[in-house]
Amino acid sequence: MVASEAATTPDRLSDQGALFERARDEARHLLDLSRKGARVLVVTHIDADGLSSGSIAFSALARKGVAVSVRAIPDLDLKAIERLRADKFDFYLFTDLGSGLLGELSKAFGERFAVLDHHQVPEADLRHPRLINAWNFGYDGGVEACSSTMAYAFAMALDDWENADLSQLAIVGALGDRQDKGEGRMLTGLNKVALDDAVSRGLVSATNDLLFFGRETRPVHEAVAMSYTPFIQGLSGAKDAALAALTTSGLRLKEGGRWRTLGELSNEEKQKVVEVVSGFIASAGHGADVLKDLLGTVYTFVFEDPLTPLRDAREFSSVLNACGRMDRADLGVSICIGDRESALSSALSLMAEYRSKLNKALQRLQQEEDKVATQGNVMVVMGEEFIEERMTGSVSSLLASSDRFRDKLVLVRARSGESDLKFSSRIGDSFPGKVNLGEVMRAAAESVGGVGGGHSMAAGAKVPFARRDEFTRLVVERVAAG
Ligand SMILES: [Mn+2]
Repeated sequence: MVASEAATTPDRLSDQGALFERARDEARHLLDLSRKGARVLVVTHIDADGLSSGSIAFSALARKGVAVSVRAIPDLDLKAIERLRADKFDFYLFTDLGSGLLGELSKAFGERFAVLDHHQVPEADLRHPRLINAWNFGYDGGVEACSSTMAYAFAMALDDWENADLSQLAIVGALGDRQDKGEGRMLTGLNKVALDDAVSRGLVSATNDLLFFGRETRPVHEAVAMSYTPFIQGLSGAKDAALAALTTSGLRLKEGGRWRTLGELSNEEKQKVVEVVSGFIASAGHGADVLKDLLGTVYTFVFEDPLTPLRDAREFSSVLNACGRMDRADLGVSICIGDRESALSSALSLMAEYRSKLNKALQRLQQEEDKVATQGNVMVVMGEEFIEERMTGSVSSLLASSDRFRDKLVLVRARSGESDLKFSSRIGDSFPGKVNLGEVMRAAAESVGGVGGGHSMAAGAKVPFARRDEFTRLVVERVAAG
């Protein structure tokens, strides 16, 4: 008894060892099956961490000659499991989803599946033999490990020489799930292990700088306007306003007829940019926090073309997110496994379209005050007339980083099918209390006949339209109770 207790609470170093050992077992198991002719399907989620983790697992297996395919789906539910089963693969490897449905997966696939994940699961489920979950190895799956770093551990177990390049995608996944919560926006825990691998192989440089997108590629005003986290009212998405403000400040934006980039500015000039941005942050009391979010560790992929967004790890993850949200997860996977031609150019135009949708939704929100209701610490955005279901996660993420919402819990709702509402919730970056959002959303949704769950900082739910107010009331109550 004593021995087994000790085994469940090992120190951090042995955690990593235990994870790699478990990953090696699974790798051996899969290679054995493959030698007997097994066809493997990697099933993953459509967000950035989902697409990177699925691609990591896919690439690592394909490089070993395994007959493997990859599929990205927006939700894993019973219907989806049934469809997967009907496709009769010999083994199913789930990344970034599945932790909450282990019983159902066992029923459908018996022993013929494994789950690589970081979503929190009840204690009892953590010991499921087919689950490889960050929480089981002492990592906080909310900030220290994502599915991409879990998949990276699996890839390294398959071949630590050939797959070291996949550390880059592990970083993309961690940033996509906004796990850069260490000092100066550093990655920590298992994510840091992947980062160190990537840095030591010369694939990534991690430096401290302004976090605006397109630092090396876009005119300064565009970089400022293209930045959505933190979301800055009046600047994010507003190129003309950014140009006007920066010009007024006296910054030299052009040199010899060519636009300068942020990367070319001196430190004093960068300081000036920060001052201009401060002017747009209302005096709601969180301005300092927003400004802090503009500085931090920048992760640059040194072998990517400086003229594409893939050069910056955060931008890379935005490209993947846009692909997933716009129903073109396939483009995201193609980019992850190396396509820098047609998939990339399609993804970039998709991203422009995605951002314009996002801008429209945010503008409506700004113009129509009655679309937002405040109840205690919770702000409910009633988006059923103007936010598409698939955009709810993006909208709630942006709002949680904005000045107006960042000390609140944001609840964004949109229509889902005929009779349901989709809710996406985020804890604002400066939220004063402690809430496990995944738990709150799950419990509240189940009380009204819906489904919900997720992470402590980001979660979602689908509930019957008729019971929407009851659901919101339950969330507000649980948040107030702490
Ligand atoms: Mn994830």
